[in-house]
Amino acid sequence: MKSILTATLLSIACGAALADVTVKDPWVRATVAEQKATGAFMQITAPKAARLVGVRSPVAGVAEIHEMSMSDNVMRMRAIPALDLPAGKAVELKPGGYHLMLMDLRAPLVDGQVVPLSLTVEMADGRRETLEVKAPVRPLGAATSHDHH
Ligand SMILES: [Cu+2]
Repeated sequence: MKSILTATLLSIACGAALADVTVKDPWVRATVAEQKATGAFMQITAPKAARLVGVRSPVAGVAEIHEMSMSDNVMRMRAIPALDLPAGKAVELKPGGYHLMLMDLRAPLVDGQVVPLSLTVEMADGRRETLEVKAPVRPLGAATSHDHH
């Protein structure tokens, strides 16, 4: 009986802590027919140091956290196991930088659609919580012009 009570109290504490992790301006880039992958972008701010360790979406068979980097003058992207969320600092996921990669798409994503994303955040003490985000789909090329110099 005592252990059940403890578990309940812990879950309440988790929910309160997570409520402070905020996601701003989430969006997903629209796709064309036959396109099987796209990116999801947003700003994430954690009040205390945490890490984004996973993402899932019902529209994608596979979803990963990606980073982009220059290598031999070629932009490459690769999956990373976790993205650090420093305390109080907004981490920007944007085209050309960190992004969430949605792969094995079940259907094209069209302008105006809303894509549910479940972000798994790991706190400094190892606790994991899921953050539900609703990201609107924006047309191809939207909000990317400032990223091309
Ligand atoms: Cu990617």
